[in-house]
Formats: sequence, structure tokens, C-alpha cells
Amino acid sequence: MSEEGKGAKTRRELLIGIGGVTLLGGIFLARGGAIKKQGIKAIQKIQTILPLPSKTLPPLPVDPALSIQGLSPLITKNKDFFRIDVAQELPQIDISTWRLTITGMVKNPISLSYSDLLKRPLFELDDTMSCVSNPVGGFLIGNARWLGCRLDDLIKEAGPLASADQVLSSSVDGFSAGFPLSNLDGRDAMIAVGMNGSALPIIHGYPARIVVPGLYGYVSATKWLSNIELTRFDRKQAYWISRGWSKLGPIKMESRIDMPADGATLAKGDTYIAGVAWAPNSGVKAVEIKINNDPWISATLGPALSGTTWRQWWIKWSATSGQHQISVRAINTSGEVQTPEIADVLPNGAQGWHSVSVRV
Ligand SMILES: Nc1nc2c(c(=O)[nH]1)N[C@H]1C(S)=C(S)[C@@H](COP(=O)(O)O)O[C@H]1N2
Ligand SMILES: [Mo]
Repeated sequence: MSEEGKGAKTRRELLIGIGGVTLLGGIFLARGGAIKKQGIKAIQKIQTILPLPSKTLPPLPVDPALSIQGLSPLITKNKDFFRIDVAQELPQIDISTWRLTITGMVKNPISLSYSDLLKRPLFELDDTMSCVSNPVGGFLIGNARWLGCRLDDLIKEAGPLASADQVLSSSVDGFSAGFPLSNLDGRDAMIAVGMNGSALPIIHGYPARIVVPGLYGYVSATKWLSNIELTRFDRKQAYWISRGWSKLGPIKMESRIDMPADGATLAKGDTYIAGVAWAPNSGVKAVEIKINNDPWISATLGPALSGTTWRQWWIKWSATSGQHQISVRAINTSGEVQTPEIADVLPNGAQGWHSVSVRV
């Protein structure tokens, strides 16, 4: 087996393991080992009071999931947010000595302490983060209100050389992720220090991580961030790239049926079919449902927090006796319809329509 194939398999095994455990009861495991007790203690120790953002988002709208049981909440609670990383042990970062550096092909290397970072103008960002290994219908995706400072401003201050084309970030534990410098095209990429109203939890990257709207985590979302290097794709490769995964990782348009669950047995009568759909960076314009061989029907959509957040969708369904196949597809604001063509997660993300089969 080639080095690439071997690495890719390792990653998939890891992910399958985590997915299984998550479904069993929300206990998170890091590559086969439980979070060390010390990590949990350290989470409790984080009492950082974050400064208020200089730019706030409107308060969150009423969540449709409050009235539709089984639908994913608009915002994923921190405790329910999926976790993916290759950390053998949770990094224990001493905030008094931690620094974020910006180095490499830059005119003015930068070094910031945690308090330097918190002094920068902070803004809020609603963004759905997805793992490239999220299968069609999978749960390696979550939506959060992040708090952080602009990444493009920081990089501008560092002054990238004209020949630099990659933003390669690395963590204290050696993980790295890289994306094209050209992706800093005005989108709200950030160095996040907060998540859903609290400091970044340790498992999600405390003290700081990168969040780039529209990109899968493996190319962008470095947790326990320590360095951002401006470099070139033809010189340096990030962690997962040499293990068979695509150099570029834009999140694909997808949709998921949350309920009814595949294989469920339902009572006859009125129920909901409901789920979430996402289409970075433009946003979801419509979601359509197909029941058996009936024509596609439009679902009702929940609020659109941003072009890079998921949207909840639902329809009321009067279930009749029998076996039913239900499929979903999203349509983005440019009118593009989610492709039915199936792709596996490797090398650049799963695609295809999610279907469930239920018995009434
Ligand atoms: N330090 C570090 N950061 C990391 C990773 C990692 O293995 N180590 N995995 C990345 C991947 S593949 C994903 S999908 C996201 C997941 O972020 P979450 O665990 O906060 O959901 O983190 C990214 N950041
Ligand atoms: Mo990922």
C-alpha cells in the first residue's frame, strides 16, 4: 500500500471510531484514547472573560428546532459540537507564555500574546464548520457563533511577499493546515477565541484556532494555534495532504435528513420530515424533498444566519401505511442544484443526495 493510501486509511479509521462513539452517547475520544482527566480539569480552569466584540451580530432568532422535535438546533451547543483531531493528548497551554506568530514569506513577522490578540477588534461570525470526512447524512458538522479577530488584517500587517500563495497554520502539537492566500478574499476568516458565548473550549482549540468560512476543517481550522506561516504550495504541504487528501478543501453543498431516521418505523398520520442543508459560500436558497416517485416538493426553510451557515428545513407529512423512501437536495442562491452524483469523503468531501427509508 502506498504511503498515501496508508495515511488515508488511518484517518478514516479514526473518524469511523469517533462517529460511532458520538452516536453511542456523546463521549468524545481522541484517536482511540479517552480525553485525559487533566484535560477536563483544565477546561474547568478556563475562566477567561472575553472582551466584548466591536461588531456584534443581531441576537439569534427563535430556533425552529424548539418546535420540531428531532431537528438539529440552529446553533450547535459546545458540548454537542463534533470533535476531530489527531491529538494524542489534549494540549495544555500556559496562557502566560503562549504566543501566536506569523512568519515565513512576510516582510514583518508578528508575534502576539493572548492579551494582544484580545485587544484587537473582535467580531462575531456565524459559521458552519464541517469535516471533510463527514459522510452524506453524517454528523461531523456543526454550527456556531464564533468570536475572534480578522485573519486577513493580521496577515496584511505581516505583509506577505507577492510570491506567497499558501496560509499554512500549525498547532502546538504539530498538526498543520493550509489554504490558498487568495481565499482571504474579504470573507470573514478569523482567529477565533470564543465559541457560542464562552472562551474556546480546550477540545475546540483553546486558546485560539482559525475559522475560515467555506473551507473544511482539515485545510483551515487549526486548533491550539501557534504559528501561521506564509509559504507556497509547491514548497510545503499540510498534515493531511501527504496522506492522500486534496490540497484544496472548499465545503461542498449538501443536505441531511435529521428525521425520520433511516430505518425508523412511524405511526400513520401527521409528522415532520426535517433536517439541515448548507451551500457555502452563497447560502441555501431552497431545499426539496422527494418521497418515493412523487415529484420534488419545496421544504419550508429556517433562518439564514449567513451564507456559510446551514439552514434548517422541514415539511409536514401525512404518512400513509407502507414503505417509503425519502430524499433531500439543496439549491444554492445561484440556482445550482446539489448533485446526485455520489462521491466518497476521500479525497475532497462526500457528495450525493441523502435518503432514508422508513416504514409506516
Ligand atoms: N491542532 C489540530 N487542529 C485541527 C485538527 C487536528 O487534528 N489538530 N483537525 C482539523 C479538522 S480535520 C477538523 S474537521 C476540525 C474539527 O474541529 P472541531 O474538533 O472543533 O469540531 O479541526 C481541525 N483542526
Ligand atoms: Mo476534518
